[in-house]
Amino acid sequence: MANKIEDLKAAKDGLALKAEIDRFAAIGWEAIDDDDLQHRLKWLGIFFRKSTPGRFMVRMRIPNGLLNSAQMRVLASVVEKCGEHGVADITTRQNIQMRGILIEDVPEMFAKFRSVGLTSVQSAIDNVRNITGSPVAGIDADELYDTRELAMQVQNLLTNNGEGNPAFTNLPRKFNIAIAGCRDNSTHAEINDLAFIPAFKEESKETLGFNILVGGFFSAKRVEAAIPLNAWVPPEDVVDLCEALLIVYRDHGLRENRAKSRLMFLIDEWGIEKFRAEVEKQLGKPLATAAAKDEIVWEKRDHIGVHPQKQAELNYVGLQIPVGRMYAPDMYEFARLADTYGNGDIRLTVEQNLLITNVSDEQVPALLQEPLLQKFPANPDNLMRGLVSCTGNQFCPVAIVETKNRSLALTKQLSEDYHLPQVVRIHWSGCPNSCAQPQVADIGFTGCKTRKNGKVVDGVDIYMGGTVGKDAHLGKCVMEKIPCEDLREVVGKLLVEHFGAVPKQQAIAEP
Ligand code: SRM
Ligand code: SF4
Repeated sequence: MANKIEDLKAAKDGLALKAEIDRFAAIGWEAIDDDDLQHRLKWLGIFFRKSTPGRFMVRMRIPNGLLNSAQMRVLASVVEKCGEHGVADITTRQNIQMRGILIEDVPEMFAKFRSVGLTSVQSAIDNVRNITGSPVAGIDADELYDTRELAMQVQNLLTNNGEGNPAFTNLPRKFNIAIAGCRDNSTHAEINDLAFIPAFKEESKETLGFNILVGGFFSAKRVEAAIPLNAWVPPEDVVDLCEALLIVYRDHGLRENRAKSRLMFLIDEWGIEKFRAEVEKQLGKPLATAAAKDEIVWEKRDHIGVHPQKQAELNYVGLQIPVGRMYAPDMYEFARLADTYGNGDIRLTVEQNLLITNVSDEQVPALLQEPLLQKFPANPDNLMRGLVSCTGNQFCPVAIVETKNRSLALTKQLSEDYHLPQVVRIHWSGCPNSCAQPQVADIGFTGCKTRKNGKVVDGVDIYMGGTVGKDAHLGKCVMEKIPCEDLREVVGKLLVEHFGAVPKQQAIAEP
């Protein structure tokens, strides 16, 4: 067969491990077949981590980044059970990953997930990832379409309501779907394999639906923004379109070379016209031509701070979660805050942040006084506010450098050094796989090894110029192999030259 992963999928579908999880819990991780341990468990969202052998990572699915307090408490209890090993991260797909989990605890964990309508199934390897949508869906006065229901319906199709769906467990590779209903592209639609962008069918703006983008992806070898399929669908056709397009990708996507198995390579081979025609054939009806103009007309918002909702006298409060990291007590507190000040709703963003919604005008001051907001502020400084970081080598087996701790330390140093008149979005990826999307950032880093004074040291390639929201485009690599230990100086200079930073000493000297 084509390659190891195709071989092992042909030998046994990863979903088959659902039936084996009780046995695994009984025999312990060291007795699990190596292919099951290292690869197939990922179909259930469970990752073996060589940095913490026997302590697994679990990646959830949180469609549209929407949680409720009961679900957050369940996730908190899973992390709590891991004791000192327990940690959770909000991911760049509006999702949560938890670490420190023992295989013997997985059956009970799955039962808890089921009791609150959560699932981790098909969240990794050759499956469709978490479906992203606008984090302020349903509460944003300016939104065009409330994406929550669609994101859930697409997840239910793909996962058979969270139980697992063998029709979509053997894709050629990973696949990302985003559904934007807002005016500011809060999902980074253009970097997904399939994205829905709000657009009115006619100039008269009567019928709202979505223009479709396809083929966006980042990888170590190639980075591409999605391109138009030249198609428009009404909301009621979104789920069917996802199904049809995924079947085309499943049945015709390239499989031999995993570096070339993403959707864009099939589009390259066929051309967009043939790809579109095959999707139409699978859909069983012609697709309407794309609307001339889409409705992404705003700069991207980060949702941090207090914002009025479309519902009178209610607000959402966006909290900055430094590098997305939370521990069990934090998670219980988020659940309590959501219940005490809101209606229990919690939203996650692709910037690894968290929103508490439906907070009444009277309750906002009390929420802002809560001790937890010292750690997760609603008014962070302009550097911390735009910080995003991938897992890095603390846990990620393919990382080249450490990211989360290093990025926090550098951000604090730079905040001490400079006054920043604007938010600067800095994204850290520990390797060129680009999980933290450095190409969409104002300043993006991808980890590498480099040399300084004859010694091999941690370094980064630096990207700049990524724009988000309307006219989004990807940034370019502007500097290569910069030693991490030089970043305070190098990034400081970039902040002064490009973002109006003023050294604090100078600011004091020249008031
Ligand atoms: Fe990613 C592989 C973490 C978003 C591109 N990514 C990995 C693995 C699974 C590597 C591994 O073997 O373990 C990382 C797990 C490490 C760990 O222990 O946490 C990992 N990726 C992440 C997360 C957690 C980064 C974060 O800190 O937020 C994100 C999880 C999202 C989720 O909830 O599902 C994450 N990864 C992304 C994104 C961003 C996005 O989807 O918008 C990308 C770029 C977009 C894309 O995929 O086109 C991304 N990850 C990759 C790639 C390169 C894909 C390729 O075609 O080659 C890999 C490598 C691979 O798949 O072989 C990768
Ligand atoms: Fe791991 Fe690299 Fe992704 Fe960071 S960018 S999580 S180091 S694969």
